[in-house]
Amino acid sequence: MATLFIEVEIDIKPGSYPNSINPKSKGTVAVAILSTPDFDAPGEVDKTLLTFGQTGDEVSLAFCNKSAEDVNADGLLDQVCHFNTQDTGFHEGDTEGILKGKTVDDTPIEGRDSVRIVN
Ligand SMILES: [Ca+2]
Ligand SMILES: [Ca+2]
Repeated sequence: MATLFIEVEIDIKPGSYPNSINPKSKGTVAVAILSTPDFDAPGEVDKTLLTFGQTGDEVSLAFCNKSAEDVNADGLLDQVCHFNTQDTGFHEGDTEGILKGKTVDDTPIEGRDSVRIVN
């Protein structure tokens, strides 16, 4: 049986595109988990278990914002979390970033967005 998970929409570097990431940066990358009419990201995502990077399994979480914000102006509040860039495992040529986690009731979630790796 296939693993069931909720596919979530994410926006790496909310508000900017392309999603340029410098793997050598000592900073963090913001990733927004977007809400839909069926999915309340701030309420449903377990904010302690998120992993993000080249494969989605990288333990890179720095912190999640305590207050929700609507990053894509669709009227639904979204959850923004920050990940330590140097722990994300991105390399030159990578084109996709993957976020994995769980909901508070233990259903796996996964989301993908494009990245552009820069030096
Ligand atoms: Ca973006
Ligand atoms: Ca929104």
